[in-house]
Amino acid sequence: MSDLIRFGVSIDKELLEKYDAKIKLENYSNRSNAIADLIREELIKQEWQEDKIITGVVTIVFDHHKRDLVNTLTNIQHDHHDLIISSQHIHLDHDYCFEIVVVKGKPKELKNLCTKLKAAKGVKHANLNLATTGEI
Ligand code: NI
Repeated sequence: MSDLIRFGVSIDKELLEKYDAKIKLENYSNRSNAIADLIREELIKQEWQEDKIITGVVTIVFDHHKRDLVNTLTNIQHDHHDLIISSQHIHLDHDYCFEIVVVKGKPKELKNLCTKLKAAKGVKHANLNLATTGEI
C-alpha cells in the first residue's frame, strides 16, 4: 500500500451514524477501511466507463436441447477467444446448462460479447459482472 495520509471531513452526524451502523454490520474493523473501499469502488466504476482493460464474468443459463444452441454459443466464444480467459460448463439438470466465462478486455468489447450470447435463441439468462484487474 502507498503512504497513508489523514484528512478531515465534515459530515452530517446522523448520516455518519447510519454509515457506522452499516459498516459494523459488514464487519469492518474501522471507518478508514470502509471509506477506502468506497472510494476504490467509485474508481473501479469509472474504469468501466473508460477504455481500459478490465476483467469480468459472463454467466449463461440455457437449454441444451435447443437446436444448434450449443454450437452457436461455442462459435460466438471462439469469435471472441481473445477476450476469454477461461470457461466452465455445468450441467444443471437434464435440460439446462450453466456456463461461467471469465473475460478480460475493454468494457465495450465485454458487453458486446455478453449481448451476443444473450441474443442466441434458447438462452434463458446471460449476465456480465464487471470487475477490475486490481491495479486500483
Ligand atoms: Ni450441459
